[in-house]
Amino acid sequence: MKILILHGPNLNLLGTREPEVYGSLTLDDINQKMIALGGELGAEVVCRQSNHEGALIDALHEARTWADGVVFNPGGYTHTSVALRDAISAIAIPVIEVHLSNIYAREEFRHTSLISAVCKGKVTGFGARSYELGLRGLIESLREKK
Ligand code: CA2
Repeated sequence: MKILILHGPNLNLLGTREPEVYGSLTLDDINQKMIALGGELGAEVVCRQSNHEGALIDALHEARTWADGVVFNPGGYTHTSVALRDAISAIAIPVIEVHLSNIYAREEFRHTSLISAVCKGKVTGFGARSYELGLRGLIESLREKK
């Protein structure tokens, strides 16, 4: 089983600013944890980050050719991107939406996610553990399907 962990804009800055909102782990720390957890659960995990909407769309399209599922934190594009929503709808593999912070406990503009309705599931507000819960849920649901 192969899983893509995809991170959107500004998440490359994790661990450098706003630790009270996003935690103190760096993106590399989170990626290493996900690779190790994938190994424990029998899945190969590949991690990617981009600050560019088109590059995220390309990564989702490519994932269709090699991955069984995607754990995706679209960052600020969560609230704005019809194009990312369309890309998720277009690929036939499950996508789990994850957020470090609880987007519903923050500013009003973060309460709308354009992608939730086309995702298999969503985890928000558990810090880096959101990725862990998302990865576990994705792997378990893929196993149930087989
Ligand atoms: O809580 C999340 O994971 C978010 O997807 C993070 C996005 C935000 O726009 C979403 O509403 C919720 C922002 C990521 C910015 O990451 C930073 C990391 C370090 C310093 C500054 C920003």
